[in-house]
Order: sequence, then structure tokens, then C-alpha cells
Amino acid sequence: VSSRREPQPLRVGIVGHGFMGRAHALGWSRARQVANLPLEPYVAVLCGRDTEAVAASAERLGVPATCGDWRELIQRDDIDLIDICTPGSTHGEIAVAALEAGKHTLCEKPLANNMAEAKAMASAAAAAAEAGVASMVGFNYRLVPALALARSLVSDGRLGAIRHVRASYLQDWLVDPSFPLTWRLQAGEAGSGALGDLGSHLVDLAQYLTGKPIISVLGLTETFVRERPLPGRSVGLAATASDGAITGQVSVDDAAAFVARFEGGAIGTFEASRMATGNKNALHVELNGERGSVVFDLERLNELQVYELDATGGGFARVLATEPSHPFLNLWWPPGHVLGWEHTFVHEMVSLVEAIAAGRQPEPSFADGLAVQAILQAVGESSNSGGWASTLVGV
Ligand code: SOE
Repeated sequence: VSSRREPQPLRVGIVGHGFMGRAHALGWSRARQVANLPLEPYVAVLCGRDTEAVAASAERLGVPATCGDWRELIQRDDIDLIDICTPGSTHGEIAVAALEAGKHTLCEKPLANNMAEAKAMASAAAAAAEAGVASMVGFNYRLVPALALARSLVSDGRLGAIRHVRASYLQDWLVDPSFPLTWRLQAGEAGSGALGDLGSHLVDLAQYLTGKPIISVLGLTETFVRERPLPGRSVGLAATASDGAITGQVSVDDAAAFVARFEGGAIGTFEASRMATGNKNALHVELNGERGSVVFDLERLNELQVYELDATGGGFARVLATEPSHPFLNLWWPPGHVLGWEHTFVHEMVSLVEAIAAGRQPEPSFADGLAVQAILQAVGESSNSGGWASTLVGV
């Protein structure tokens, strides 16, 4: 007979079972397996509109039950946490309803598709926090050990005041003009394109790493391929179809670029693209401070290049962020046994569960998500007007 007290369960319902639903389901099960958590999370229900597809996903992921309607999921009293992995257009409605029903809520990034939704979500989160209900937005790159290490080098003052932020997130999956018009290319569902999907990560990371908000931006966005085949049809086949349109208009950006001013004087350059031929998922962040610099490259996720004027003299040193003392490495393997992209979701779930158990609000918060949204909006405004836009407008 063991005298150890069993942790209470934390029953999770995931809404959405595409790419992110899978990543989160794996994150939840690994979190329970690797961390000695004060609450024991498990995914109890997977929710999606396509009953057959959601059942198949649930079986593969080992989730015991499914549900076809998120509203029902939120009403269930055997669910403690709602994990939102759907397109951006549904985030606001689901998150506000979940928080009002007293469910802890994790929401994929970007928080919302527009400022009105993001504001409603941030105020629902603030009200729910009063009642001890947690909310978190899934900017998973904060949970990369090397980037969390970069954050602590900045906050410990090792790099001095930051002067430059240089950040890019480059993919190339839209280079082929026959790639179909999926939801990610439609403003009604996705809000924006590369700007919201990839630029949101850059903006959140820049503000997290420097600890300073972006106060104004000058940006531009571009859509290089404006018309694409509707999903499920090749142009050749669809040309013979009898039911009308075979292509549709792309209503989001393929690429965005902007420069930014930070509070405290730093300047930043940002680029997000789905048209950067040859780049698959290339996230690059560099900070230059008065006493040192850090460089991170997602394709070398375990490494942080560090330059400290006093310590490294003539060049950058490669730090392998796999020591037990490095962020999140207490969960994993001996030094040098490297981690990958999916570990960011495990760390996200571990941080969230620990915050809930301790009665703290986790980070990144919905307020952080709203701050990112304000900057995305300002980049859009700047691209339309051709002038600088303040990120504080409308917050
Ligand atoms: C697709 O562009 C995508 O999966 C993003 O939605 C993720 O946030 C990013 O991490 C990788 O690319």
C-alpha cells in the first residue's frame, strides 16, 4: 500500500484535431509521462465537427471519447480545461464561452483574428482569473530551452540594453501556385496570412526576449499568388466539373515585412513569409545588446550562439542548451541528448499545469496575445497607409 497521495486529475477537452490538435494531444500525454506534476492531466475528449475524422484521430491519439459540438464540451462538468486548436475565426467565441463556464483555457496562437475579439478574450480572461481560472495562449517558441535561456541572459543584464532585434520566420509551402486555397489562405477563417501565422510568433518572442513592448511599426504585406484552386480539386479535373468555380481569391498576405521601435530605444526588423523558396520552417532571432548578443536558429533548436564582450572576446560561443540547469531540461535526458520541436508543447502543458496547481496565472497570457494582436493590426494599417502606425492605438 503506497502512502503517496495521488494527484487530482485535470481533464482536458481539445477542440480541433488537425495539425495543432495532434501536437497538443501529444504534448499532454508526454507532460504526464515525463513530469512529476501536481495535477495529472489527460485528454478526456477530442472535439470536431467531422464525426468520422474525429473518431479516427481519437483512436490514434488514445483519447477515450469524442464530441461533435464544442458548446456541449464546455457544458460538461467532467472537463476542467478547454484546449482550443481550431482556426482563428472560432477562438474568440470558444474561449470566452469556456472562461465564462469556469474552464481553464489554452488557446492556439494568434489569439484572435482581430482586435475586437482579442480584447473580448483578454477581458474574459481577466474576469475568470479573479475566480482562479487560468488562461494561456500557445506561443510555443517561448518554451524552447535555448530561447528561454536567451531570455534569462537578457533579464539578468548580461547583454546590457538591447539595441537590435532581427527576426525572421520563413517557409515556402505557397511557392507552388497550384497549392489549394485552404483555410489558412482565407481571411474569414485565418484573419491574416504569414503576418498572423508566423509574424505573431516573432512579435511575441521579440517582446518576451527583450521584456520591452513594440511601440510603433512601418510595414508592408504582399500576396504574390492571388488566385488558387479550391481545395480538393486539381485545376485540370475541376475544369470539367459542372458546379461552377474552380479557383478562388486568396484573401490573406503571403509575406509581411516591418521595422519596429521598442520602448527603451531598441529597433527591430521582422520578416515573415510562406514564399521564401527553400526555407521550410526557418525561424531566426538575433538580439544585439550593448555588452553582448544572442542568435537562435530553429533548425539548430538545441543551440544558442552567445557573444559576451568580456567573456567571449573575438566571436560567438555555441551553447548547447541541454544542461540540467537549462530551462525545462530537468524533464529530459542527460546533457547532449537533444530535443525537438514537439518538446515545446510538452513544456507548454507542464508550465500550464504547474501554474494552475499553484493558483498562478500562466504565461504567455491572453493579455500578451492581445498585445501581439495590436502590433499585427498596426502592421496591416501601416501597409495600407504607407506610414508609421502606433501599436498602442485601439488597445
Ligand atoms: C504553419 O505555418 C505553422 O504550423 C504555424 O501555424 C505554426 O505556428 C508554426 O510554428 C509552424 O508553421
